[in-house]
Amino acid sequence: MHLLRRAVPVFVIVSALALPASAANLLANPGFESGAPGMVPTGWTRWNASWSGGYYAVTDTNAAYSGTYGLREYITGSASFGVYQEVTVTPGNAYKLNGMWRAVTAGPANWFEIILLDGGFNIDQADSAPGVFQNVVAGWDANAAFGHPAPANWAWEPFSATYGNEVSAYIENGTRTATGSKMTVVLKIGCASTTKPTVYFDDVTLTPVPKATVLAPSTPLTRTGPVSFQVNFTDTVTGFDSASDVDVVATGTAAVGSVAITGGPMSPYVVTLSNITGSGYVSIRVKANAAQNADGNGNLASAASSPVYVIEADGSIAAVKAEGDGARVELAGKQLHLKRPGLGYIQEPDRTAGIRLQGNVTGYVGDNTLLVGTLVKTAGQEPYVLVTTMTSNGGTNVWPLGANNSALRSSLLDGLPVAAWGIVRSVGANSYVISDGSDADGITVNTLGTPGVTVGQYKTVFGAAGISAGARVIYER
Ligand SMILES: [Ca+2]
Repeated sequence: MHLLRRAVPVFVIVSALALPASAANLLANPGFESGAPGMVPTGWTRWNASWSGGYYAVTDTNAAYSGTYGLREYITGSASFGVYQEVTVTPGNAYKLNGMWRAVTAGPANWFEIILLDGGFNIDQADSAPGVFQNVVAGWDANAAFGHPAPANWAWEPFSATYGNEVSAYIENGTRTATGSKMTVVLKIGCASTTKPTVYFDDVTLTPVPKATVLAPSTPLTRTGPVSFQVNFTDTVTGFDSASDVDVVATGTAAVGSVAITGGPMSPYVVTLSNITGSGYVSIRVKANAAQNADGNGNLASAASSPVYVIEADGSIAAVKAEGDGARVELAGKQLHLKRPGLGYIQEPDRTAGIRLQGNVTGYVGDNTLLVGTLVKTAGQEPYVLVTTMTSNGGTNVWPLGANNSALRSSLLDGLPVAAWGIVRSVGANSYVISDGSDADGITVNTLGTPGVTVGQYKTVFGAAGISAGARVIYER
């Protein structure tokens, strides 16, 4: 009990430090409380189109939504202008722009745009229609490329009230992904008419939006699962805890019986799929708004994970061998009995058939394997499965079939683990020949590297019964 009572407060302190209690606004002077009344607010920079005249961006008590001051922007002549602030961001991460604003003099001949530039300030990106609209988070503008003429006035409301007023391919729900390490917030108004607009801004926020990344599955192949995926978020999030937070995408007859989410918020989240059935691919995607950060921002939807191949039936090596060149191969529960770089042999657990593998051969001798690949059949050559992906599930010992040299030539032994014996008759760079006297030619043994034998030596060989140049060869294990 003493230890437990000591441990509890430590845990609470760690949690309080790790989870930010307040929102992580990236903007300086977001409530416009810093600066002299009548002057441009501290931390913001005024800009204007070259043709502008009679424009003001000032710290003003009438512009306060909260606190003492807000930003007042107004035009007495004709202008397109505003203020901007550049912020440092993490490339690849997403950020949401929000705030409060109201207008006391507005109208369809004016424009009011809340802009988030992907990069430093650039007056063309902030002010040159129609490209500027790719940067608009929310706003009012009668320009035909934007299509939302302003009302005569509006009361205090969040920018999010008009998030729907945008035409950008890069912005949705006030959120944009940074390609570089800088973004720029622009609060812009304009008028080329007799209507002289005035708008007020306060409590502007630029906050991180979590992005989810699903890492590679724990296995590329499965019969029934479980298969797990680690999910990383760009920000600390909570609420990622329900099967409904994930989309499962399945092809063919593949189906997932259960989805469980563990981990987080301070450790990685893990999504585990179990009770998988059928045949095809399964992948997962984290849904939008499945989790929230301390700012209350929901995550963006993730991309789909790498797929997991689901094999419904064990399949049969004999049936695979009967297929034609190029046939799709799915096999499960076969024993890997020889493995070299890019080369392997598998057999049925009952040793009734075996076949050569090439390509992405993984695992260890004795492994119970699952694999997906393509059958390669070339006239006069040993057929093989070109492995696309392969995985292991437990293992057992390999027991070779013993046979004399003559019996070893039987096609019944093709692809199986065999034992042979005899006197070494000759030695090559990567092979040697043994003979037990049961036939005239003996048996060629292919080695991985220089053979460690000498002519005249009695030798017992364990390996896979392969075919080379139409004749039996043993690939030594
Ligand atoms: Ca304020």
